[in-house]
Amino acid sequence: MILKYVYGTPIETDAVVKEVDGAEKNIPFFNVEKTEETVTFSYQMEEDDIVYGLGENVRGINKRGFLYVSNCSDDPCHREDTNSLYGAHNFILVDGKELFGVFVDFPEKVTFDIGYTKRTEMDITVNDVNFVIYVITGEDEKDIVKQFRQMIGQSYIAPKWALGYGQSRWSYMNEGEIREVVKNYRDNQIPLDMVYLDIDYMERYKDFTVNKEAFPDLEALAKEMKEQGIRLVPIIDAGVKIEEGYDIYEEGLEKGYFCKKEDGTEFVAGVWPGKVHFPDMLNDEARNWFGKKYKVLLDKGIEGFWNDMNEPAIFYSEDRLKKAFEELAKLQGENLDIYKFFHMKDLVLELANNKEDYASFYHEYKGQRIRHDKVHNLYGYYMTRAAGEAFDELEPDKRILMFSRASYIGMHRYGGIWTGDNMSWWSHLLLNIRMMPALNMCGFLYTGADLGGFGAHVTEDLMLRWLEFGIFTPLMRNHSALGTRRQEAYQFEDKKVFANIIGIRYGILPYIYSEYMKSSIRDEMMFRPLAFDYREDSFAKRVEDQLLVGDSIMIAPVYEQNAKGRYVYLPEKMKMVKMKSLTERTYEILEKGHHYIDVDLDEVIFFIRPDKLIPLSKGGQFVEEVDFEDLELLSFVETEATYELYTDDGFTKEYDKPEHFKHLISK
Ligand code: MIG
Repeated sequence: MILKYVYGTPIETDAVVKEVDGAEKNIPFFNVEKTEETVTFSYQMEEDDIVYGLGENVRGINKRGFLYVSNCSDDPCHREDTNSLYGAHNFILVDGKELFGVFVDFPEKVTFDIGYTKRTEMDITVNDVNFVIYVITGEDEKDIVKQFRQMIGQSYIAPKWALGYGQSRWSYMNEGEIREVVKNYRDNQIPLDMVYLDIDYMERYKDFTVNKEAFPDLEALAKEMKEQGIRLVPIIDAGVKIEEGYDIYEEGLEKGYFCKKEDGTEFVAGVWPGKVHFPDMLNDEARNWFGKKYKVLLDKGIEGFWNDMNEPAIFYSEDRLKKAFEELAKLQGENLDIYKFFHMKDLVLELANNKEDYASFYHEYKGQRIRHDKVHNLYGYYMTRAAGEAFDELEPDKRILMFSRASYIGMHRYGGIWTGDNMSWWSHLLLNIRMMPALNMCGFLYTGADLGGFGAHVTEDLMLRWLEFGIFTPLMRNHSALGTRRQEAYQFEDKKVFANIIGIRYGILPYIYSEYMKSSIRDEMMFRPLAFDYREDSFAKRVEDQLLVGDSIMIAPVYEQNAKGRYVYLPEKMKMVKMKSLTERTYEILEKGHHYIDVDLDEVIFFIRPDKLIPLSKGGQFVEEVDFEDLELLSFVETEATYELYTDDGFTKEYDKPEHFKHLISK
């Protein structure tokens, strides 16, 4: 059952698509405290209560013991003590004495103090008195999540080829470098489906332009690549460069589509291209206009995009920069004591993503003029919606790949997300593992992290272990930052091992694709904590580093350096599969309970549940080469193992046809 409580006169976010009646009575479970500016919902937690959710966030599967702030932020070097990441996903599931879900639909800051200030108390504070809050009760965890997901609408569905492996780098500077990457992959027989174009494919970082010197004929290149089974996936940034003669800048200015300041002039921010304006993605007309611009690249044979910097990230605002320079000039030649020195440093450090800047420009949203900070968490959502709505018009019968950096719940209908900048740290591999169920709860199914880590220098073992987990995530992309060690799979000593591990992804693709499609179509979670399926097992609730992936398997990734294996908890008897490659496999039936499992660096392990199976293909160098007909059934038969395979053409949109679902049986 879903209960809806409307406080004041909320700003509509379009997160929810299913009508729910507003309730009159008091909100259950919570103690409510109202001030003039905020509302706090307090819940007394029992010792064994678990709090799941919050989508993209730091820390564990169980969110207890920390403070999380929904405020889309660009923090590439996030750590354990970071409070906000790129997305704002205000859904939690309380599981213990009581069982219920909560969704706070509010586009500004929401604070989830989950046993941080007081160990046994959860306080959800909404930074306003106008918002909507939903409480969802149900039979079990999966039922509550499903009700929530039905309420927010079906998730975006990516084309099948986008479930292949992608190689990215900031940046491949020209077409020669792209060809070289592809050649290296193909020569080493390491499968590959996508190469990503980062900002340098553009002419001076201008959206929807192509640098003619570096990429003289992008259309021809896209065609040449597609003949080899490769798609090029360009990045699109939120800021539009201010430059005379640049059509998008001039059109946007003339039509008044950019965000303006209080005085009615355009807000000027500094980002990649230098000075930019932000298109008012919240304004229907401006959004429609921006979305249609993707056509420029669609017309060149491009079939996928990633939307970046759409928190939006701001390096500086023109106004603040000016003031900072004035202040700095005053300090020049002075004898800087500690306070003056810090003041000087702060003048520069506080330029980026400044709170006051976010409060200095406006949107025209649903007929109202609204200050940006009041709807901050919607910007990335609406940028991606701009693209999604345009794709529906421009390419009504074709799936276009789209994923975004910033997001809010609701955006999951228009695109997936990658989890933003991370680091080549073992702790970020573990974070990636733990985040997956929470992302799925919020409808983000086409999702994954920068495998190998974006910032910092990766090592070969970290890259391998991360790929060994990444073969299970729908978005499987290796991406890294300018200046870091190259981390394409062929850059390492043992290329064969990389070919084998990535090859396993193509072997299990019929399974990964089926599970991805079924969970999207049915509003379910592909990645689940153990406790969701083994409800009566009190130990399953404690497990923070193993996941159920789809219907048939449990995974237990290795995420520690120099580990030769790991402890694994089996909530029931399962069949362990160890793979060094698609064809080199060993099996062992393991009893319920605790085990120490050896896992070599060049090995993938997973566990098949009783009477379940996983369909294995013969693999391929890219998705279209994978034969979904010629399957081997890897099963753990107790009486009879069954499986529901999903097969379709992989690019049209009639997802739910009965003929796409096939029943496989293994006795
Ligand atoms: O902050 O376009 O998260 O994936 O490579 C740098 C350059 C801007 C941030 C993205 C990252 C991308 C990078 N961008």
